[in-house]
Amino acid sequence: MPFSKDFLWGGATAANQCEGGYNLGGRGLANVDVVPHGKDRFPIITGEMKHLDFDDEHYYPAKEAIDMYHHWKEDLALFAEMGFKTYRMSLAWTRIFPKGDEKEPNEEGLKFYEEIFKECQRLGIEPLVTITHFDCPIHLIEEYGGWRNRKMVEFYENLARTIFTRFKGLVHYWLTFNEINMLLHAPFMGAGIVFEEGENKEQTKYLAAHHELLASAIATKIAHEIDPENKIGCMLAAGEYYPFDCHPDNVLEAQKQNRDNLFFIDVQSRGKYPNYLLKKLERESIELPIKEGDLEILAENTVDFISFSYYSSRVAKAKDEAADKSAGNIFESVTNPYLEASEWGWQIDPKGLRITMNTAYDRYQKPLFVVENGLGAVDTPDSDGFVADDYRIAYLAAHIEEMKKAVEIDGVELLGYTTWGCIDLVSAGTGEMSKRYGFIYVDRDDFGKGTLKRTPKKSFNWYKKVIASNGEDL
Ligand code: BGP
Repeated sequence: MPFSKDFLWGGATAANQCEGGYNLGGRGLANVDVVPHGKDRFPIITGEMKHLDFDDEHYYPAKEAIDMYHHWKEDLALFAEMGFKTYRMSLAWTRIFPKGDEKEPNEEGLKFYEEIFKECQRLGIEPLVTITHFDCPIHLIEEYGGWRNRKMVEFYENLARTIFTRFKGLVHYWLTFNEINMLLHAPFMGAGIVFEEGENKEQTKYLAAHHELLASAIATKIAHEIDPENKIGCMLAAGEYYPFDCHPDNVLEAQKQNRDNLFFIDVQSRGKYPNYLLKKLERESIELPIKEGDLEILAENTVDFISFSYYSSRVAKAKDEAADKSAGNIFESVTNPYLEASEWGWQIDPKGLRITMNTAYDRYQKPLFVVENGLGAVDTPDSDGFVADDYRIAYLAAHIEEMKKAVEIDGVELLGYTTWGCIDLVSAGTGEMSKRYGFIYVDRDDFGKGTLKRTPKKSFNWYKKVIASNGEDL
């Protein structure tokens, strides 16, 4: 049997995409709340358009999302029914520190999560908690400019210390930043950054990167001090870049593009900035804001495991002006002619998961955790509200099959697997509800209409069987 008996099967969500209750329980406003659905979403998430409040022209899907704020017990019961061993979720920073720079936390916010964790414990579900999943308090953006400011490290440290202390014994698995490399591609989501006129954008992004990496290492240190049982993971938006063909220029280009993302994990897992990155920054006259003691903190506090999201592989071509491009979670890629694509144009490559896992394991020699994988698709319920999502089952089965090979044939150590959006939720990239990933259908459309009723899809029973058979029965 490839998977160990305590293999962590489960599903993943993020507060901003499912919780809603944006103004309840003393919660403050966050960047993710003010990101609308529609054409302005992209310029806003990439930090090109300043938009830090609500207006009447836009619809804001995160405000209510799927209202997990009021439905979490029912949702956890459904996860338990599928046999989840783990549930990956994130904390809304502004529920705990509404503005972000307070000294004392908001008790109501802490209580909210404590109850969720206690219920998980009762159900035998191990929480896997992302400390920040694209969220940043608006106050910290307005007052300090987001992660370009070193003060953010302090605020994050306060958040980390508060939650590790309060949830000691209830949570053992933590991820410091969701898809940390996303800050280079969607800086508003990844780092609360809105670019100023004439600003050196690359410089700002690496400034923020250093601050997040430092904050991640400090959080790792505190987590281990507070509870040696804590396991901390980094989290990468992964997906191997393949060379377009065997032309050496394309091979080099693929290596370069892989490194542009992997350097984050190199720091978090090996504890130092790799030479290739330092050389690149030097060439581009970008300075990292390294202060005395920073490098020691990075070196001494590396992560326990490597987690990542995987939706697709990518393709790199040295001279790609004329190349056909395919969509993906913000990462541009040359189209791979050997692969099919989802309705949103994301190419489907189960073998790429095995390849990506092997690269990560070879490079870091630490256990891996696949914390996001799934198919965003349009689901059409029948007259009873049932969705026969065979396409989703096929996607997941093919990926699990390859993941199994990585473990069984290649010997990769793997802690667990959580599918993305185990219950339908708001899409991070587009703000749509109609881009569904779940085993559970939620009656809600792209503009907030619907009863919010939860209905298991065909994949619900399928996944239950997968978990019960520990991945044998696909
Ligand atoms: C990842 C994010 C998730 C999630 C997923 C699917 O990048 O970590 O938050 O949403 O991608 O992307 P989308 O929602 O755009 O389909």
